[in-house]
Amino acid sequence: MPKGSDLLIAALENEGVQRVFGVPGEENLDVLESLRGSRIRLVLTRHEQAAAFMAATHGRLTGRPGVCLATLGPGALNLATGAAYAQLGAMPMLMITGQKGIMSSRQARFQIVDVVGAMRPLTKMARQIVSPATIPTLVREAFRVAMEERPGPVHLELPEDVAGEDGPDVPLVPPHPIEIPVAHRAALDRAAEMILAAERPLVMLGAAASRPRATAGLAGFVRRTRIPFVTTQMGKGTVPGGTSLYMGTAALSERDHVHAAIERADLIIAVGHDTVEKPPFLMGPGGPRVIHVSYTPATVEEVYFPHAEVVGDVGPSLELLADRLEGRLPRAGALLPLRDGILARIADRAAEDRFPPTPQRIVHDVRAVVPEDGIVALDNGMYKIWFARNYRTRVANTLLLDNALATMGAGLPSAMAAALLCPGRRVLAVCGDGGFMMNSQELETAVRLGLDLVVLVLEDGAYGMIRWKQAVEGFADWGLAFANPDFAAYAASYGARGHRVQAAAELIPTLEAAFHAGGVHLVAVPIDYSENVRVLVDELHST
Ligand SMILES: Cc1ncc(C[n+]2csc(CCOP(=O)(O)OP(=O)(O)O)c2C)c(N)n1
Ligand SMILES: [Mg+2]
Repeated sequence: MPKGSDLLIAALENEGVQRVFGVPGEENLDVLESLRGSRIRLVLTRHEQAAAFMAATHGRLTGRPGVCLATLGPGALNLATGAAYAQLGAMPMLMITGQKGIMSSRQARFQIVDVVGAMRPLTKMARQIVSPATIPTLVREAFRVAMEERPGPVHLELPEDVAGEDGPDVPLVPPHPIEIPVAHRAALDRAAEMILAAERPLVMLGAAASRPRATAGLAGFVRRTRIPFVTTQMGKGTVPGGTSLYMGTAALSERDHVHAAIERADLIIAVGHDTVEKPPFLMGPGGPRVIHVSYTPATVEEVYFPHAEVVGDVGPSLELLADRLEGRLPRAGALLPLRDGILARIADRAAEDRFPPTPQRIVHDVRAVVPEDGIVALDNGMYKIWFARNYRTRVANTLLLDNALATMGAGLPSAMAAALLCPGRRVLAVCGDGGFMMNSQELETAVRLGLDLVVLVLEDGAYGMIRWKQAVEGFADWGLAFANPDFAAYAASYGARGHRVQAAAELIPTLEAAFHAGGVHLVAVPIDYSENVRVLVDELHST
């Protein structure tokens, strides 16, 4: 007779799970033993938060839930930020946590926290498993819920006595493919009519446009209609082959160069926009009309209240919409004359030689060493705005950033998950000196896993983004600076290789050599953030 933990692991294998990320505790020992005898690999991390970020990123990149494991109480609570990251970011993920036995109480309340209760508001589903017999169906249901649009995290708590208890040999529930319905014909007709009548149409690609399943239909729509597009931060890189129609990325909500196009548009086709993102533009009375195209209806917000909706599987629905529009849009490119001006202003000063380098120069140099299919994973800090605006992408999910929870600490773990999933592609984590230190212990995990990974740490000796906001809002410069370890030596102490960039011309060759050598590298470079005020405040507000 299989015990509960055997049933759990068999159910995970049934879902095609290949890796479980986590930090086990004594309440997970049965699960660990069942894992030992399975085909699933345990990826041990040095903090549960990193395990959750890695599992969520696995879900983001594959569309199938990443799985993470932690013990009860303290371990489970360390998953909470990762749960919120996956919830806001719509990343499918399964969290499994241990618990004291539920049939007796031999340790009274030691370490007991209501984890299911704590996870409920952060997940799509949070359940305690109370008998081995229910495990096959509960696991199948958890995967179904995690993957269903809008995807997100689910949580199962497995108490140690249920894990160790023998249960009946209940059959597993085989997963089957599920197609998402395409949009209703009436909705497609209505949207087509609005697009045919538009004088200056614009496509905007949002976060849900980056789902792995959406890419092909989306690229076809842009190519067949020839309507130019902008992206949100999380919608970057979703139109392979359509780059001559790219007009920019909205990293700010208003007044950026890209808003010249957004404000002139009379119709915006917002594909996959998810209002968890910082608004790419602010709807108001008298602004452009908006058609929302996505898997799920638009949530109505003060700044987003579309006039029409096309709800259904995005790729096939867009194909049907393109059938109604192709060859019938003489004004499709009305906004294109703005393109060169916008892109030229964004590229301004990207090749400047000053040291420490500007954010523009760093973005430019990173692009030069990362091939089209290479993956850059960002942590959260001031540089995220610069990468979102200035880093051009041509392949979906090649700039992984979090404009939803926008948590610090996810840059390195998400890059590690990408490196695990995509061996052979160049993967770069870009972190501030603040965010990097929030999960820097995972350098050990990266070295132990034998990953090929480069980590670029941008040093300004401060929580720069907050310091910038402090200055913009007219506060005194106070309370946000810190000292750093010697990052090159720090990396070396983990068995990684550390490098320090000491001249502007060194960044490209240092990154290139690190990628070429393989293994884990940390490249520390100081950054000159005076550009934050010069460009993002003075220049934008004077135009
Ligand atoms: C976990 C977490 N804590 C605090 C914040 C608020 N916050 C946003 S950016 C930032 C500063 C980031 O500093 P750093 O990583 O050094 O990047 P920099 O802006 O200096 O380039 C802070 C504190 C956050 N987003 N996430
Ligand atoms: Mg910093």
